[in-house]
Amino acid sequence: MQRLSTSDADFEGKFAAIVDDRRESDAGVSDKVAQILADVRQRGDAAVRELTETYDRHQLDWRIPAADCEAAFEALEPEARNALTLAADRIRAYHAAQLPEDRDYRDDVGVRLGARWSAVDAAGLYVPGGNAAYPSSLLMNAIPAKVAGVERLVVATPTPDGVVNPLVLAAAHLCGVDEVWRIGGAQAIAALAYGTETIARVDVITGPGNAWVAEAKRQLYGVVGIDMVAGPSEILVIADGQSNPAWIAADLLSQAEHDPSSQSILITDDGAFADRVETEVEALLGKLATGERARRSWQDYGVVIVASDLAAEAPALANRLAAEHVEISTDDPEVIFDNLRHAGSVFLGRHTPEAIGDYVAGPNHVLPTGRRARFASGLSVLDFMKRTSFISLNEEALGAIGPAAVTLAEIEGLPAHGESVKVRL
Ligand code: HSO
Ligand code: ZN
Repeated sequence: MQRLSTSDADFEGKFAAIVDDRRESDAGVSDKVAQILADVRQRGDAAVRELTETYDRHQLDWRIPAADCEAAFEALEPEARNALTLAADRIRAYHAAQLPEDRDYRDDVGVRLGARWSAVDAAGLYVPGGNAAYPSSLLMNAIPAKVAGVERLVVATPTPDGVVNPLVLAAAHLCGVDEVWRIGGAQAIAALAYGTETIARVDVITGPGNAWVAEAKRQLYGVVGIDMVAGPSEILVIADGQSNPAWIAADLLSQAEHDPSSQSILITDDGAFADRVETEVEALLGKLATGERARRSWQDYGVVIVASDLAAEAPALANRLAAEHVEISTDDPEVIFDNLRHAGSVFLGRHTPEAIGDYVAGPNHVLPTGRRARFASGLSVLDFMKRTSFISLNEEALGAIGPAAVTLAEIEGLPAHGESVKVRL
């Protein structure tokens, strides 16, 4: 953990280094992933079967029956079932309000113009195996696709040694996922993108994954649409000295516990409060089952910044960090929020811990990391939709704007373009 003060002479240099630190290892798997993609493209099922035997050590049928998903859902403890259902309902309601409106109008020269939104036909959702298989992430990816109107929603998830994660199956049932395939890694992404003899191809692939999965998505972008390339989680907490240090410590560690490369940053205007938060972080690290991972993140990437004037300095620093999550723990968070432009999601006020957004608030928890909030947004129904524009002219309207098209066609040296307009004039 490093502690800085905005009044330090070397603050700018140190802060700039934090902003520029990528924290995203290039795992050097690019060539190997390219080979796997080419192999699956050429040999389809045979390649996927061999790779699954090698990496996941099983020869089971890939398709997990819908009945297994339903049974997994029914077998959930009532508390877990109710919590998942509440989360799903709230996520669905929030995303339903994102559905875009079609446009259809006539402009002042009588040209009819518009755009019509439609969902992609099929979407593939990758769900990692092991530790990172969060049912909440399945909800956050699957529900926007369903709300968008995607007809075929496919989940691919690895089952090492054939062991399925019942929570993943239960969440898939709750979201109305149409197919679940027990395949993983780059080969799963390739199978979804190219299709094989048994798995029909999809149009968009979303969902988190390890370095192989991320690289496969990157390489297949263009063959299919993808959501985004996600990096380790981040949280920036902007807190005044009246905040509860134990609450803020827990908020910082809530993202640190995701990954040793996660980053938690505190900006406060009260040095004594910062000390108390650091003490609380230490105490909590000692208690958490995820303490080892969280400690590595806090030690290597944790930052505490003491500002002289929170309202004046925090927004500018936050905009440069463009963090995935920004919490504002003050009585009047709007003062800071008004000047915040680059952030994945913002959590306003003392009673809004970031984890509420991870699970049950409603907005998506798949958010831009690694400063990508400068240009990107969280996952939404629009990631599963596309817009088709349309144009309709009558004779008069063509008369009004056609001649300019003829002129431009001449300038560009494309006479057939010009002719197609001229013959109608
Ligand atoms: N905070 C993570 C999402 C998540 N948290 C899933 C808990 N489960 C995204 O940055
Ligand atoms: Zn989280």
